[in-house]
Amino acid sequence: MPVEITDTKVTLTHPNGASVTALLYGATVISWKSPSEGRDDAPPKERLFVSSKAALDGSKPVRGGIPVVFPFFGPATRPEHSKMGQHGFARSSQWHYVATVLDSDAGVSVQLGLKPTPEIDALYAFPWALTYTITLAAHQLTTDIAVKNTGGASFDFQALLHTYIAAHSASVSVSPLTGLTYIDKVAGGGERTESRELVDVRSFTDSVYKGAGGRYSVRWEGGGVDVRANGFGDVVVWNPNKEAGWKIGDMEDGGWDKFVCVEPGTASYWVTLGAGEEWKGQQVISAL
Ligand code: TA6
Repeated sequence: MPVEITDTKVTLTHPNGASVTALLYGATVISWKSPSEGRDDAPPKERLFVSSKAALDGSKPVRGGIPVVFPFFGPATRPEHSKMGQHGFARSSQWHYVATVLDSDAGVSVQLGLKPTPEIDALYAFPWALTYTITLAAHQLTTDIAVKNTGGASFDFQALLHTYIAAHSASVSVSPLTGLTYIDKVAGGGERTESRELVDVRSFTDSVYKGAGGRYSVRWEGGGVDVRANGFGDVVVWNPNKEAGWKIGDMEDGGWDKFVCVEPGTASYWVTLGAGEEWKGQQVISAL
């Protein structure tokens, strides 16, 4: 199964027409096209949202797709992160192609890597190494992030996959999140308990669900995906709606009507990685 590698991106294709493209900038998946389960006769559909005003030239993080968040989520809250912008450096750094790790009937998979550079060291001087494995199967996209502590002392980090699912946001629902405690960032960061069976984003939503189960159904009129997360204890649900969306410079007008972010991550807690240890997080999205 073809793997195409250029200076700026990698593209994987599947015999059923499915494909995935990731920029080496930020290791950001910017396109995943897939037929629906059991509908290989139909043309593959784009499953991720990328704003038409997104920068794809490496000048800034991509507004869409799957930005990789590391070593912290949200605004910096710790002194050791104070030199960095929101969501850390991984989504705005140049990754490199490491290897094609799978090329079989089951799927095709490539590994990308990111290591400290003098520029990153100036922002964040810890002994880390990242690998990111992107796997395309007939109706599934899997992304695995691994964080390695290459030094002699432990450090704390957060990681998250900021996935922009292409969806009709007015009718979208995310479940099961009922009964979970969540941090409501729209309401200033207070904690609430989710009572809804189906969480919608009909109003400005920016919620960090703690201790979420790792299995999420995302449904909307005419479509849906299932998301499975391993190693990520939380899930963030975000849609700025018009209320906040019009203020985002690289968000196309009305873009908020076309996606919901469902983001597996360690958003409300820190992972402590001991010397020589490696942590892994995985997201599996199935096209329905
Ligand atoms: O994951 C949700 C969130 O943290 C929101 O608070 C919002 O800021 C969004 O990410 C987008 O962040 P960005 O830095 O890409 O503009």
